[in-house]
Amino acid sequence: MAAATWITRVAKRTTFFRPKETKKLLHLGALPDALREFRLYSTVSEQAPKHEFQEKPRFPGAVNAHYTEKMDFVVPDDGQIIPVYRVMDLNGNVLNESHDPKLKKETVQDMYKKMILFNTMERILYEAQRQGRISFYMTNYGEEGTHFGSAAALLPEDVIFAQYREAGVLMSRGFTIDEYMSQCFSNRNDNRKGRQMPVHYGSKDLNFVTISSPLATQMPQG
Ligand SMILES: Cc1ncc(C[n+]2csc(CCOP(=O)(O)OP(=O)(O)O)c2C)c(N)n1
Repeated sequence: MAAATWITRVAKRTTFFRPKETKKLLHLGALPDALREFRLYSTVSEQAPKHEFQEKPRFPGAVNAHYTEKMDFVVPDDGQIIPVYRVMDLNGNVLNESHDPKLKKETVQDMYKKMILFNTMERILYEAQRQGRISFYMTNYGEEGTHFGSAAALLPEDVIFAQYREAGVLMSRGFTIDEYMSQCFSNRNDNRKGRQMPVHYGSKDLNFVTISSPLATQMPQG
């Protein structure tokens, strides 16, 4: 059976995608999300009743975690599942008034628009890689909030050592779509001059140190 047919059948079997939506999703190239969601929902719905599930984190890697409204240090030896900190509930109500950063409406809208823009650009770059137009790509699907939220807490002069799946931080600082594309395509406008693999962005002007493939080199050392 062709992979696309199999995927369509799998997606249709879930109660979360009506056939029409599934077709639309596949057409838009949203395949990875559709699959991710299928995996996530099927696991969670087996473990938790629906009312509980709705107040639980809903992303891969945290299916058994709980929300917390308390900032705390977590000791890994405890063996506990790291809770997911949140400020708002699923209806947008702030749970602890003292944790509300009280951002302006325009600031929040700007962050949200950039998250959507970043995600849209990624779908195109991911497809470009699948079509063999660029050699490599790694998506940041579902992690956009951590990029734009963390970057918002920093000053422009703060130097960032990011990991490869934190590319939205650059957009938050003003890196343009053209700059992302030029880097991934290693064209003449690439500010790295084609010397890096795709997604290994960097920008001296934006105080963003070029991404390095070896993991953990982004941790402060000293
Ligand atoms: C020092 C080092 N060892 C191994 C690798 C190979 N490697 C690339 S990505 C990866 C997995 C990273 O997983 P995680 O930190 O959970 O990030 P994710 O890609 O899942 O977001 C590994 C082992 C590497 N890049 N650097």
